[in-house]
Parts: sequence; C-alpha cells; structure tokens
Amino acid sequence: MVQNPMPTLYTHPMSTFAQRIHIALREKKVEWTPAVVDMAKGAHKAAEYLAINPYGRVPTLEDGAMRVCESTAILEYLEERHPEPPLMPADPVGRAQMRMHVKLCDLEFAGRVGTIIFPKRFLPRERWDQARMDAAKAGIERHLAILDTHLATRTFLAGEIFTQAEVAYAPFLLFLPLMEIEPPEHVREWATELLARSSVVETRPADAPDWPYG
Ligand SMILES: N[C@@H](CCC(=O)N[C@@H](CS)C(=O)NCC(=O)O)C(=O)O
Repeated sequence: MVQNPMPTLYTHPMSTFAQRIHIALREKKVEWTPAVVDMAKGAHKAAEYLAINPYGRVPTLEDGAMRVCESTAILEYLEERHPEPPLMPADPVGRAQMRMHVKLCDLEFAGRVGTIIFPKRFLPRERWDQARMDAAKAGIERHLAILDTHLATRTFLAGEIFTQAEVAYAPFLLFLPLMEIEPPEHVREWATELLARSSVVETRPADAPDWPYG
C-alpha cells in the first residue's frame, strides 16, 4: 500500500482558525491535502467528522497515524515537523514571548472577534445579541490598546521575526473593518504589514473586507 506522505487538513474556506494553518503551510511550503468539511450543511457535527474531531470543529490535521486539533497545537506541530523557515524565535526568551502572545490572542482577542463576526457574517440581524457584541468590541479595544504599547518599540510581537504569534492574529485582524474597529497607530502599522504578506493574502476568506487602514 502506498502511504500518502502529505498531511490532510480538515478545513473550511471561511474559517478563521483554519486560516492560521493555511498561512503556516504556505510559509513553510508544505504540501498538503485539503478535506473541506461542509459546515453550512452541518458536516462538522455529523458522525463521520465527529469520529475525526469529537468537538466538531475545524481545523484538524492528520499526518500519517497522527491526528491533532486546536489550531495553536497544529502550529506547534508544524514547527517541529518542518522547522525551516522558522515561525518561532531561536532563543528561549523570544519563544516564551511568542507563546504568551499566541495565548493572549486566543484569550483576549480571537474569541471576542468571533462573538462579533459570526453573527455579522452568518446570521440575520434579528438574531444578533447586540449587547454581547458591544461588550466584545469594548474588550477588543482594551486589548488593542495594550498591544499598541507593546508594538510601539518593535516590528513584530516576539523576537523581531514573523512568528506563530502573527499567524495567530492575522485571520482575526482581517475582520477589524467589519467590526468597525479602527486599530491604534502601532497596531495599524503592524497589521497592515502582516496582512499584505502573500501567505495571508492568498488564504483570505472570500468575504474578508478590504483593509482601509493602510
Ligand atoms: N480553539 C479552536 C477553535 C476552532 C473553531 O472554533 N473553529 C470554528 C470554525 S472557525 C468551528 O469549527 N466552529 C464550529 C463549532 O464550534 O461548532 C482552534 O483553535 O482550533
């Protein structure tokens, strides 16, 4: 039996979390096989996919007998499997900073972005929970102010190279215009640069808004 040497990525073209993996695969020039999960038809909650990822979410990466879900764990796996070009600083301090920023992205930013953009992208207005969306927007603005102070003295979040931290942020920064959030100065400069990177441009969801802050 011929073994498929390429990893399979369970994904969806509109998924922000899956875009992280598409960016990393392009940065690292890793060949992969797509397996699009038809989320609009509920395929992510069907038994066949739940056998692959019991949480019914994308992305999931399958590499030989190995299967891993959770986008940030997949990014770490790809880094170890394909270390070149690195998406991680070389030194322990830079790596700790990068991991901190990846975690803060999920804790302070990505979830709140989802709270706003999921209804805006996929639900009729009468089903929006406006109070919850407004609270999420205020939380995002607080977080971006903190990030702005950090970015005032640097080009990238950690180790002065484009890392997994930028990969984690990019798909969510793309939707700032849809959320009507104008980024503060240093976040704007950083985001403008990283959103223009070819790996990000080539993996943009079709409905991502234009970036008016460049
Ligand atoms: N923490 C997960 C989040 C993944 C996630 O929520 N993916 C969305 C698509 S962007 C999904 O599959 N949602 C379906 C659901 O939650 O039922 C990760 O980092 O991979």
